[in-house]
Amino acid sequence: MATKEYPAIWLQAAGCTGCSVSLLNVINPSIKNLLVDEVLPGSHINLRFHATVMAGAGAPAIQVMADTSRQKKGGYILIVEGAIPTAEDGIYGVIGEKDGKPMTMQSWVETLAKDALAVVALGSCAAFGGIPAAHPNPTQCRSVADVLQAKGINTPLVNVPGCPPHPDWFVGTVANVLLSGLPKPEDLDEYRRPKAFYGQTIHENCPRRAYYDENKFAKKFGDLGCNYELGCRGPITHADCPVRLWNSKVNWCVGCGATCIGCTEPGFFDIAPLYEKTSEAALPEEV
Ligand code: FSX
Ligand code: SF4
Ligand code: SF4
Repeated sequence: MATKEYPAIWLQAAGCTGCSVSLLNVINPSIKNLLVDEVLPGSHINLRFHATVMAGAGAPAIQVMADTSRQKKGGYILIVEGAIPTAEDGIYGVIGEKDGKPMTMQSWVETLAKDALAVVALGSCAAFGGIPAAHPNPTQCRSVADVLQAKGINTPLVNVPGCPPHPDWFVGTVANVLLSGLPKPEDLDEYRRPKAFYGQTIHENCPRRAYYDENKFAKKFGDLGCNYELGCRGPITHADCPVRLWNSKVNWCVGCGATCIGCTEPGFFDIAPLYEKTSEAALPEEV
């Protein structure tokens, strides 16, 4: 069977590279399986540009992006990590040059998204603005969705938030596209997150839920009890961390005694100080 190639471009905008590092730690498939082998029988992702992992640099590497959008029009996947700085025509974030002038992240996203098969906004910065867009947002960082909407670009877009996102959320989303085509509207929630990974709240599956239901709350970190009064945002956060677990199923945020900081939700960084109880995280019956 001939292998079908899916060219992919991975753009890094305003972020911390944590999304890339998270994916590099993927366990099953391994990152080697993902990038070198067939990710599914008969399908190979041909990652043509990724500033952190590629060996190429300078003008020839930048040229690969322009060549891919021209030669593979409508057939490549654009993955964007990080928010898009838009103040002053986007000059706070640039990737390479064209004719001696810096190319902004904003212009790359607009140009590459226009002709892509699909766009994956990976991580909460790309999906919602995240930490770079937190108040007062001097560079006017925006989500990929906002930037595309402002230009009337309608390429199918899937958000895979998390700060960082779990590697399975990305691999599962891409594998689904390769297996079954682009997600149908009913596969995504109101924030364009795949329901397969973001369909339930943390609180619904938390092993400390029994404490919550019995009003046994931890007063300080390390106490037995539910971490709600320490600022846990599990009740308003959609992700499958309690059942999927992180780092090869070793643990997850509440499992190791911390709170869920709501990292998959829009504006999580501006809701309130991270370790303070916030009425924003109250359950509907408490409001
Ligand atoms: Fe954002 Fe990616 Fe948070 Fe970092 O670059 S989702 S800051 S973990 O890693 O974009
Ligand atoms: Fe778990 Fe947090 Fe819900 Fe408490 S508030 S049960 S710690 S998710
Ligand atoms: Fe993010 Fe909450 Fe999952 Fe931790 S438990 S990774 S803060 S969604």
